[in-house]
Amino acid sequence: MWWKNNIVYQIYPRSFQDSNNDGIGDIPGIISRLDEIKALGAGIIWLSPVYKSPDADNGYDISDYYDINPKFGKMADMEKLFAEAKKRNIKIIMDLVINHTSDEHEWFKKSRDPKSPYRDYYIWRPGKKDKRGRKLPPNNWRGFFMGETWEYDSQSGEYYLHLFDKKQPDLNYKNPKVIEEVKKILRFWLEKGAGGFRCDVINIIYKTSLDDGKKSVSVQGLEHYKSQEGNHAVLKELRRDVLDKYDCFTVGETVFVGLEEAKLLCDESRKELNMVFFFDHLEIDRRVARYIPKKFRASKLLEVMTKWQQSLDWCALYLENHDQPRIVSHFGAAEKDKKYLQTSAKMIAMFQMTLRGTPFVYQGQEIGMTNFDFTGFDQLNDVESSSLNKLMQKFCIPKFLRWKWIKESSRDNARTPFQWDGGENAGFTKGSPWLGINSNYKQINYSSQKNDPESVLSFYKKMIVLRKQSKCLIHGEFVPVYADNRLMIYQRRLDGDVFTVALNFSSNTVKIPQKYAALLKGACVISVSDKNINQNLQPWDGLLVKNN
Ligand code: TEU
Ligand code: CA
Repeated sequence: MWWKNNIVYQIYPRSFQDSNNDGIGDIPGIISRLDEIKALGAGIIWLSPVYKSPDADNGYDISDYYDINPKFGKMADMEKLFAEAKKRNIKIIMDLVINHTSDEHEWFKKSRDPKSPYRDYYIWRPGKKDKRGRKLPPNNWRGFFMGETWEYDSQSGEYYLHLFDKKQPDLNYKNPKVIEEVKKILRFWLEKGAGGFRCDVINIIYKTSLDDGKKSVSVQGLEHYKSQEGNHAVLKELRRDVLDKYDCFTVGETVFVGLEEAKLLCDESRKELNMVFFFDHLEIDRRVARYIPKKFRASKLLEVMTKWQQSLDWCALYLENHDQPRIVSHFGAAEKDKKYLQTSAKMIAMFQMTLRGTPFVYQGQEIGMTNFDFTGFDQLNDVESSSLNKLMQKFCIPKFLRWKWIKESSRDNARTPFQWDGGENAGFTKGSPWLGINSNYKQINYSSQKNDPESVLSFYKKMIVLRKQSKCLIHGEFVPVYADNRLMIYQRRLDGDVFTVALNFSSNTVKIPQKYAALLKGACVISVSDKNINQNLQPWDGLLVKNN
């Protein structure tokens, strides 16, 4: 299957390449960089939303699924992108955001009228009253952006549900008309040439009940809408009626998903999704989703990866996206020990490219881009960061603490413009960029790495070539061997082929335990440091060995 033997490259359009110098990346900009994507070795692009949107959540609030955000271009540009990608044998998958629309979508505007046939496209309910007669929302749920989930509409005297921002009202999947609308959207983009969909928060679309949720410190009410039977039924219907009629695949973004739920969502035989993005591995050193740090342990990472690698038919392999901090700032050395930034970026590339599944590389990851060096709240754009800040203010959390947490967790860390070269605005735009550019762009940029065989970019390219040539690295069984706080060793095995991988997630030289040293004596396929390994692994070094 083409989507199994391939690499996906995620583009966050507003930060990729600006073509008309308005400071915002756009579709013609993407077209102008297709050769770079091809050169990396990626054959699939996942495009974060490019649809018409008031941009309350940077495009994840869609006001027209059949049109393009004028900031990014026109439908003709999108068609050209499909055509130009096809010439290079690159498929494009679209971001399918169907849990909610924008409040500026026509459906929602009409649904504000209680008598409209569109009323039932969304979830409208009367409020409650407390003992003293004060108005209360219909239930006690708390949303993903840390705030209220019900917005009162004085026109009809009812509330509507929004699990994200109030400008993102949730659709009602108990209404078959909504499912028919989604089928139309799918067909429209598949007919235009899309190779599939990345499905936004796809395991929470069906709200079984609107009863109060169990008390929780973060999202509250989840048990009424996470991975419900009704949700599975919707996915099966979309697959049967539309997706199975095309040569395409789906990857679901599945929030708070556990292993058993994930299996149900992407088990091939159940015909729902083809694979899912889980969050466990990125949360091994975080508490309360990703907001509060805790100690990194390679052993924990190996344990979590093993569980997922061994249990699912197929994994979506990602370490970064537009919601997550940069991986060199997270698992790598960028914040702890800058001199190993590049080395750690390469070691991480080796980790990702030697796992079982389809790798997703997020723009900038391939050159080792780091978290943003923000210095103040005014440099942030992310709606999640501002909600979190407001919430913490309400609880009187001092500014330095609020800043510390937001700086590490803000989704803007991954959203700063792509660093193409060392020139004005990193070659992203000649105008004024919509979000600040990381000041390290003179050291970290595409053009300085392009022809340097020692660069992070060149290492990604080498790892991708190696992976594509090896059935064992793509499909082989995943076998954990050893791990402690810093070191991790695992194998991949298929039909008598065996590879061993050893990775050092620390700035210390680590000793390979005697018992496993022999495994690393095989033929070295590639190593990060290019140094011969006896019993020691250099700081942040990685080693890939063929054992037979
Ligand atoms: O993100 C889903 C989501 O739940 C995020 O809020 C997630 O919890 C957090 O960012 C990561 O820790 C998806 C999109 O990827 C995100 O950009 C959108 O804001 C969100 O859905 C709403 O559409
Ligand atoms: Ca532009």
